[in-house]
Amino acid sequence: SESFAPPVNVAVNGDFVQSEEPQPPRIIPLPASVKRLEGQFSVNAQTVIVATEDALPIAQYIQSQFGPATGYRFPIVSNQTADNAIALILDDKTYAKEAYQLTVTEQGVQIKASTAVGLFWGVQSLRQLFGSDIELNAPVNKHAWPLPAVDIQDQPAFSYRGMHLDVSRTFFPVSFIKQYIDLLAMHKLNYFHWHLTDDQGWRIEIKKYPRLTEVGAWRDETVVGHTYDRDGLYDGQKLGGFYSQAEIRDIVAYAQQRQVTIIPEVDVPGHASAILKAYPEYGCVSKEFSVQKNFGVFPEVLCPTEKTFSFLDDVFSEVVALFPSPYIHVGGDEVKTEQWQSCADCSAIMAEKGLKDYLALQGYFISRVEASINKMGRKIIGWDEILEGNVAPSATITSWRGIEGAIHAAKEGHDAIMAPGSHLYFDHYQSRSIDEPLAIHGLTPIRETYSFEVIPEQLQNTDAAKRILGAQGHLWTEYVRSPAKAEYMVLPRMSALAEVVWTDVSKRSWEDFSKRLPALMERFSTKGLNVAKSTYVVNA
Ligand code: TNX
Repeated sequence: SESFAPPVNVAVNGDFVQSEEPQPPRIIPLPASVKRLEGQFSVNAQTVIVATEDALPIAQYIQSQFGPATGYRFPIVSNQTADNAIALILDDKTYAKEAYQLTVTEQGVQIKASTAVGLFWGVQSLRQLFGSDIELNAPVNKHAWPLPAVDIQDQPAFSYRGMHLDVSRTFFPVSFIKQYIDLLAMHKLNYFHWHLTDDQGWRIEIKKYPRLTEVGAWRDETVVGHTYDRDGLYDGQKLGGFYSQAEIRDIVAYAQQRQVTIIPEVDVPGHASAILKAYPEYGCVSKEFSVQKNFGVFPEVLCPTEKTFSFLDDVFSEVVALFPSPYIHVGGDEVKTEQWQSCADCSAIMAEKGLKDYLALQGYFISRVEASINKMGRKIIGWDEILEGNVAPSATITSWRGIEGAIHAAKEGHDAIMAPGSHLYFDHYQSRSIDEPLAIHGLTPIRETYSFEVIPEQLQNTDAAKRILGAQGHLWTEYVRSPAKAEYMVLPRMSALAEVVWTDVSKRSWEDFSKRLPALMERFSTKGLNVAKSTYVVNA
């Protein structure tokens, strides 16, 4: 459509068209300051990367990202005055933690920052100065890669910029998890909340409890006759799978190279069907458990006994050994209490600890898990339900049932992450088009996501506002049966989220964003990703 036509002098498909009035490049998320300068610089077969020891991983990342399409080697040199260079300059003092400055002049490219993470985000902006063909995996036959001359100064508005992925309802292969992490990095998102366990499957190998994955990672029967969008890998197969500890270490290292921290989630005490199928002794009732096949909230809950806490101690110590994240997510959402109500052990524990109701018992459960994880030197995050059980202020809250959880949490001295379903759940429909594939829980067009304000009015100009660390987008996968569909659901809503958390609210404009977006969507398509065109649907 006409309003999405690219400005005339921006690099598209590697063609850089000059006009009299240089236009700013189209970068998402929008940087704090972008100045378009006269002229351009062309990367060619002789271009080198200047890097000192500390910047070497970033230099190698540049080689891996821009090498395949250009076919150039990008040799790394230490001579700071080299010509025809992409120079990475680490300077201790000048820049805030994640800030960078990217300048392109006719002489070359310079990225300056005070940390490797700052340099890394600078490289992501540099990526978007190239045409989208830089994303191709095989050499493109052309002799130079033009970049518009610019001076960009940039830093994020929020320190927590996250995306979540549910791998329980649908298991995704390691290759897709890495691709997802690449997408986070491209968007300057720095936390990956990995939802590893749920009623529909346990996905992380725990050496001490092999049945969690031998039994808990596999659904009881082949799912047939469902109305799911079934373009997936699993048709006619037993639905399931898990990540070995070796695979997880590999994924964690991959994320670290991309400045992404992975926060693993092991959801307790509810959403426990898969655990109880494997180890029924940690439940309160005796029944035939099963790894669930359907969407829903189930009564299966862990029993708050010492035996369970010592099992969880063991599980979390293996989790902590795999993930260097300062945070471990313990879930805590949608806990059903029927099984506690019919359990004699529970009544005894409640009497002994003076817990007056089941909400208090839920609080007790989380506080035991928190104490154990704190002892391992980590902090917990939980869904906003954990607030109802009076959890300690040291716990961080993911506020999914609207923003009230985060507001309440921040006022009570908790750190909080904005995650309201209304704006940040990407399992929702993205337009009213009858061509949209099956989705759930309503309509969240990209414009709705874009309109989200991380600091709500109620907290503006208060100290509590500082407790809101940032925001996170989510992909629950009950109705997302394949990597292609997952891509469709997050692209490009993830791009809107990136701007919500990175760009200062005073600089955000839907109109401007929607002009920059098509170039990024084309970049994803060039990468072979399945991008939703829903943003172009009129009256979305
Ligand atoms: C609620 S959000 C859940 C998930 C579902 C999701 C579907 C949350 C903490 N719990 O178990 O997958 O809704 O949108």
